[in-house]
Amino acid sequence: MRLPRPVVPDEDSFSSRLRSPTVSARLGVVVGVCFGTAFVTGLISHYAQVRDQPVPFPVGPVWGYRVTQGLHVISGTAAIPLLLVKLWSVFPKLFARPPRRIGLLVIEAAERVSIAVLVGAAITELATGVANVAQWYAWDFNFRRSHFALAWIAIGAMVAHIAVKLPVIRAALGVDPDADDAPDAAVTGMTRRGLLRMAWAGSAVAVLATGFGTVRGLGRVSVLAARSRDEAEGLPVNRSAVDAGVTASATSTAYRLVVSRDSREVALTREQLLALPQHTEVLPIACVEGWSVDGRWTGPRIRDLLDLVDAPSGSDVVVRSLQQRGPDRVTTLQGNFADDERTLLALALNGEPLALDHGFPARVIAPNRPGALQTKWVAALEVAT
Ligand SMILES: Nc1nc2c(c(=O)[nH]1)N[C@H]1C(S)=C(S)[C@@H](COP(=O)(O)O)O[C@H]1N2
Ligand SMILES: [Mo]
Repeated sequence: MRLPRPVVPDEDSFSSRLRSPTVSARLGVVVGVCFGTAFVTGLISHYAQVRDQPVPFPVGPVWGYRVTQGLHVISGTAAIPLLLVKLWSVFPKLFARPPRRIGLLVIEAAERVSIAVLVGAAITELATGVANVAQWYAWDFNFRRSHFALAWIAIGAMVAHIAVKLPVIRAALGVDPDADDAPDAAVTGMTRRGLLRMAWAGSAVAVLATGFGTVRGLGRVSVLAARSRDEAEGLPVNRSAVDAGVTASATSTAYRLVVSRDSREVALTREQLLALPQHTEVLPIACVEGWSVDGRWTGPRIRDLLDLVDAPSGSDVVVRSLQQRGPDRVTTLQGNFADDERTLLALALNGEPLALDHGFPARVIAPNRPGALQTKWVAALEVAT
């Protein structure tokens, strides 16, 4: 007996009635809005972390970064189920027979390459974003730089895709998705509108279950929120003192905060820092992972510390922590942040001495900044000259 030759499926081998340009276009619009939102908020987050900023990142509003970064993570999360359904809806096109005419073939090949780039970049962006939120660094390349570079590729390919498909999109959006089901035919199973409703609901569940991890009151809904399990003084802890390897140096009696500019240098014990005028500010920690929580921070103003070495106003400050290895241990406090009177070297949080995990003996806290720049276990403030 001879086995039948395997058949390569073609576009018409896929028979689901639910696949239709009316469905793909509607999903595409919402995926496009999600990616557009993630792109713009991502640019903001990236720029906030650029060391030499030609135009200084603004110090206000206080809640600015927590909102843009929250939106970034929420829009990316919302896109995941929608992109999956959208890819399913156009999947058979992978098997479409190529056109015979050489001219058409070239155009088709170009379009397929651009779609391959779009799909590849989009999936990689979402996957690396999720892995980052989950603090799963399964790669050894710089997350922010690669996520940023790939974002341009994804958004460029998306714009090209929309431009090419515009006539199809326009036509598809103009008709009722279920219109071509004959009214008298007994339609069983799901309608296209039903499929779309499922997709919107799936997206909403994804956002509620993960993205809203720290929107006040919604925390308990977000059962899958990738959030640090550690907590101290009512605030999540991102990297603990043990992980950072600073337990001994941070609790040592030899601890001094060194403020320096050129050859001038002042070394202060924690008691001396406590003896300076203390100020209290309510400011959020707004992590790039999307969570943000307010804290009531107390300590001397960074500006008052810089005055000890007569730092000119507008000076950038390099902040060094006691931590010897890993990211985020050395950061730059731009001049406009260093001069802002809300920017503190916090010694206390919510009325208690700073917990070791929140940066004891002293940490930087400034308004409208990525959490990654709110350096803990500060050892030195070096005025850049
Ligand atoms: N020295 C040092 N400071 C650091 C970090 C770090 O790893 N090392 N993590 C940063 C990040 S990514 C965040 S979100 C905040 C979290 O602060 P918390 O742990 O007090 O909530 O600390 C920042 N400061
Ligand atoms: Mo963070």
